[in-house]
Amino acid sequence: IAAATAADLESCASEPIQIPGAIQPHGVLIAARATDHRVTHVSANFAASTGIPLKSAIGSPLASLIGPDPMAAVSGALASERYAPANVLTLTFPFQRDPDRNVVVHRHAGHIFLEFEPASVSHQGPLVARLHAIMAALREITSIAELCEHVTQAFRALTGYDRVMVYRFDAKGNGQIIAEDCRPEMEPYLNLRYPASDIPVQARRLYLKQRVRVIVDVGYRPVALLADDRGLDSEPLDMSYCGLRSVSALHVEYLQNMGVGATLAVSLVQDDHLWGMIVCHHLTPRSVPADVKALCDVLGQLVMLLIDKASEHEAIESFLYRQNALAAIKQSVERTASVSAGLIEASDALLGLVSATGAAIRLNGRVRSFGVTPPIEETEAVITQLQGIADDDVVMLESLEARFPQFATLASTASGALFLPILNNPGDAIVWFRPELPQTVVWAGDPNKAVQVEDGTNRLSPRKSFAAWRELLRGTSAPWTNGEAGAAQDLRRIVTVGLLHHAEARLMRLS
Ligand code: BLA
Repeated sequence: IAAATAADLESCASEPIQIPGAIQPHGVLIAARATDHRVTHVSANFAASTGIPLKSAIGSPLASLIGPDPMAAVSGALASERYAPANVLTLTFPFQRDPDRNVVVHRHAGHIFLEFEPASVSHQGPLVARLHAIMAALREITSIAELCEHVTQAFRALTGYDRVMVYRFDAKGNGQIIAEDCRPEMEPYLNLRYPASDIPVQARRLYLKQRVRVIVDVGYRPVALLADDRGLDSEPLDMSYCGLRSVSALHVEYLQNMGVGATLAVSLVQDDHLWGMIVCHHLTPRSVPADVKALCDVLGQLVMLLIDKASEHEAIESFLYRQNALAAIKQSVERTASVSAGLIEASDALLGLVSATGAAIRLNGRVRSFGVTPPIEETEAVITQLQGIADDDVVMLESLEARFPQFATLASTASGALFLPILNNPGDAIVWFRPELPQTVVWAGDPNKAVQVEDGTNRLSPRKSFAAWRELLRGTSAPWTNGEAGAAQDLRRIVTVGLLHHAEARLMRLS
């Protein structure tokens, strides 16, 4: 199964989602060459919604389709300092039968893109005032958890979606919902984890550029893009920045399995990688006014800066916490009759030092354990095995059983292990344990209707990805951090000095 899954996931990641050749049906798209403004593409719903025959659209000058004044507005906007590459600008001008359509304009890959959406005016009142209020609530917060909690509430108030989540990625791209605000009768998703394969790499790459995405109606039928068949443009149109871009059918299937009717997603981009996303769900179709959408983009960027600030604050806090724990352990070791007695007395600090749920020490061949650990014989066996690979250094394992399959049965107490050899006596060591992570969920829904890998194709269904993921997650703990490894090393100094000190004291008493 594993090999097939890897191949399947690769096929998933190779779907060229930036060139779908189609849009979502709530708008109309026109693309023209940036050089001479000749129209190269229109969406198939163009004629029906404008009354202009398709034939006369493709190949003609953009100005002849939208009129001279709008054309001047578009050119002016793209030339203005308001416009930066990779940006989209929202203009409003009358277009054909529609008195005021929102027109979202951008330039990319040699084309000018015009995306017409029904005029959607937000009734939020002045958005700047809302932004002020949101910032006032957010800026003094110094914990990521609390910050994200507020962000979900602010986003829900601003956009009206049924459910708003902050989704955070770990180093491997797996995600966890770290904050949520939803309608009270909805089943919460808070704390659930999802596999990296739910959002393939090319999508993550795209989301660094296109920071806000909306699916207005998950049940939509894509509208094809029509291109000039006289070869004005032979390349497929790169829609990386198009708000109307038709999304991957696999993702649509996934959302349908979840019972979601509409989504809004905002990237949280840290430096040049995706830290997380703000993901909004609505049970029924829903759109966002253009100005609110733009505000979501700005808010997403501000939130990322605030998260950076909070995480610096948290790093300092946990450094101080570890320093305190080390000081408490040191005191206890100095005060008591032996190092073991000192560690036992300071066992809370010993566990807290590296956020472990259990620990064991082996000093002079004798093993003692604290917190939640495997039975003593198994614990000893673990220490002996880890000794074999430690080479005097700290060893950090998220999955003990991946390295030592014989310990698979210990996963509920000792899935992750942090091992610290004490160098005074061969065999002496401290080991900390963490249990395996809580299992993920499979979406609710009729399992008989679950999507399967289709015969003859390599398509992977979301359900299959969950099965593979559950296998992967089994026997894995939360990862150990470098800060924790450093704290373990600091502790080693305390223990080493303590052992020498107590040995000397014993000698003094003997002499
Ligand atoms: C995209 N998958 C996504 C996105 C999310 C998720 C958030 C981004 C959507 C966007 O920004 O608009 C996953 N959505 C979730 C999760 C939750 C949620 C975990 O709401 C939890 C509450 N997906 C699969 C499999 C494949 C796959 C197996 O599960 C491929 C075989 C593909 N997901 C997939 C693709 C995209 C995607 C291709 C990109 C969609 C696009 O932008 O075109």
